[in-house]
Amino acid sequence: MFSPDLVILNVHLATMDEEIGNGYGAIEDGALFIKDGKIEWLGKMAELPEFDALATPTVQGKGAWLTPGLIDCHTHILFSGSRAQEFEQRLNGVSYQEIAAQGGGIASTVRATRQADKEALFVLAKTRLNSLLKEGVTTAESKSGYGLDLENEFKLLEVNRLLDEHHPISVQSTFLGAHALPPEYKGNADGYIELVCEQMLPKVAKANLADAVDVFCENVGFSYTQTRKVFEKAQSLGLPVKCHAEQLSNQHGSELVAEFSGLSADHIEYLDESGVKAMARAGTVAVLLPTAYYFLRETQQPPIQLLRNNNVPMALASDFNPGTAPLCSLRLVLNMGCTLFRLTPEEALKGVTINGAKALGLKDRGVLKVGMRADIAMWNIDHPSQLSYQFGVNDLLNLWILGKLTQC
Ligand code: DI6
Ligand code: FE
Repeated sequence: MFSPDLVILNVHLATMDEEIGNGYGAIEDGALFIKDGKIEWLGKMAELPEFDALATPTVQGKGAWLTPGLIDCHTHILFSGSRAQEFEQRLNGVSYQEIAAQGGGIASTVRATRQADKEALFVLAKTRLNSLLKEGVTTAESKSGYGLDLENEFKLLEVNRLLDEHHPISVQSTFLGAHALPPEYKGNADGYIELVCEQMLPKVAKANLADAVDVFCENVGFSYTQTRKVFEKAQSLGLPVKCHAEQLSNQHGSELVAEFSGLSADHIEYLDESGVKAMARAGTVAVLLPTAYYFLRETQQPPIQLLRNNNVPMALASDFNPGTAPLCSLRLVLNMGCTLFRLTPEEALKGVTINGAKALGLKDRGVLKVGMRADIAMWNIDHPSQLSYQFGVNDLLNLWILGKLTQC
């Protein structure tokens, strides 16, 4: 006999389990048991196992849908300051170069973030995580990258660990020291990469402050050779790598990250076929970021059909950041993945569940399956395609993280 801590009855399940052959891994007219923070049983109501119905707390689903808790596998939620005035200036005709010359752009976010203490950053990030939580997100990645010196990058990574501890969302910490060149290193990118590799990375690894290492490989970021140096160092310290790659041009960052058996190549609008093939061989996930594409009014589409043909898993994420994606909504991302990149609603939902988990190297979530973490969203919808179709209506009924009902 089962002895669940909680039973959810009369629900439809979009398990996202690829072993269940039909769309969304769907089980209609089903039920789910939770025990010790994990999924103990799931299946058809008609096959409901015996349990102590009097003693077990029970939720009546009344035909609602369950999905795995959503996963946002690429965010920059740790920053202070706002770039709203810059947005306004640009719409009044001031050029990007002029704004940068006035000390605007990423440099202004770095200045504001360096000035903010841990408590202030914690509060800012918590507000952003709360927005994600309200939409059913149960795991989010959070990158450093607006500190750009040892002290401030450390500060950001420490806040990531505090967020993981104190916020219901499970927070994965990524070290993105090689995000942009700090003003102190103007004209000396190699010198900064040396600082990242010789000072920052060993200390970050020793203090166990990061779960992965990221680099912005781009002509306005760091070169292929500089990216390789960071990946080599990360690998020698046992840290998995990922890459902001092929966002504005093809620098072959995706092939590089695949060479290091990296977790993901992210953005990838300018990815070519050899990059796709390298990712397929390595099992590197393609992380699509439609909000940045939208906000920058890009026109180059990521090679979705090539990724499909080569069975590269596709994830979708918010990329929430003050410069190119000030849109803190994974539900909006689901819709944009379909409207802008022509993903199917099922591919989009996979992108924020099973493939989002893959992009973070997490094997214990992203699918409704026995033994997985009980990170579960319950939705007031008629069909899982509605999660990608409709935006802005709060259709989240309940959210459990590790089997605990979350107030959202
Ligand atoms: N790619 C981007 O689009 C952002 N970072 C990155 O690596 C830009 C971040 C910013 O402008 O603040
Ligand atoms: Fe990003």
